[in-house]
Amino acid sequence: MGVVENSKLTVVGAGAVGSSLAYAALIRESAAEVALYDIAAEKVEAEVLDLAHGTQFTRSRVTGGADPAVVEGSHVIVVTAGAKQLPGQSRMDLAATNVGILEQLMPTLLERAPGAVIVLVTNPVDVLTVAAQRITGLPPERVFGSGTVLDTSRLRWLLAERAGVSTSSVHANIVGEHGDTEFPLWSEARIGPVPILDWAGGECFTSDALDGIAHQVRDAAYTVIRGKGATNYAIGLTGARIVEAVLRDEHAVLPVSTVHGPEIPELEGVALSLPSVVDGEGARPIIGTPLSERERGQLVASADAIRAAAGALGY
Ligand code: 6V0
Repeated sequence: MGVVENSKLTVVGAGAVGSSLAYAALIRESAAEVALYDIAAEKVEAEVLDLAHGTQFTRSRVTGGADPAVVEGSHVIVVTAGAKQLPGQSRMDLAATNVGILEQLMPTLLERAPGAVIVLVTNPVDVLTVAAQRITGLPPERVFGSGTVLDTSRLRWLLAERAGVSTSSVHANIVGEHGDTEFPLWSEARIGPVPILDWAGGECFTSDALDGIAHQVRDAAYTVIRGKGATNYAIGLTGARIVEAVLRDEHAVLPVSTVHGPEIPELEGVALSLPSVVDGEGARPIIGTPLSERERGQLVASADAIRAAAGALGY
């Protein structure tokens, strides 16, 4: 599908994640205009110039800078501003700093682009999604987090490599917290039409192999950060994909993080990822995703971890 005319994406934060997300959005032509906004003027101006120098080779336009006016006219805003994990830190270690940044940032974004759908990427993304929704008072579908879309892509890649099929033929999701309590919904995982445990006569994915894969996904960010100090390319692509689902009004099913209502009582008021419909209005979790007893217990444990971290910061 081509670029949606007059569509504007603003990426807030021009660090490793924000600039890669803008780059991915340019290459994928996710929006007609891709804007970058950051308080670090020299940095953001340099990133905007570098991206703009490549616009001969894309149909998207690049704008941006350190003036909040950059955000005006945005249909989607992706927030990547804030502190990142240092080697050995968990995402939850960033909560207080990044919620503080959000408290200043959200009113500005809302004032400049009152109709925009806002997608949080900054970590811990589920805690930040709860905080952003409460700060803005927007309906939960309008402010959601990238959640476990990235983790799900990591999972599908690992399963596809092992099974020898394309990633698009793997149907499996990581749900819950984007963090240490996340887990795969193995009960519904399939390759083509075949339940994962039955693939290749049950030889390929033993329960030990599946445990190992879940562990690798959970640790993926730690592994990448140890080696290069940040994760940026895969989250860049992930963010661009989510933006497209909104701008193209796709009604695509993605495991983004939304603040939950009373449908699953243990999740009420907490943001975490479950397969959700993403379209021009934002994101709404699908009601009725099948969960085994064990998975329901894991989801509640994930919700409890997020609730505790958000609660400690007054959300
Ligand atoms: P970085 O490279 O340090 O960039 C952060 C940027 O935010 C800097 O350029 C800052 O100047 C800018 N910034 C800080 N405060 C503000 C503000 N008030 N307004 C505008 N800009 C501001 O970090 P990096 O880009 O590597 O990571 C950004 C965030 O993304 C971190 O919290 C990561 O943990 C998180 N990630 C989330 C992922 C996900 O799947 N949700 C994946 C990867 C990283």
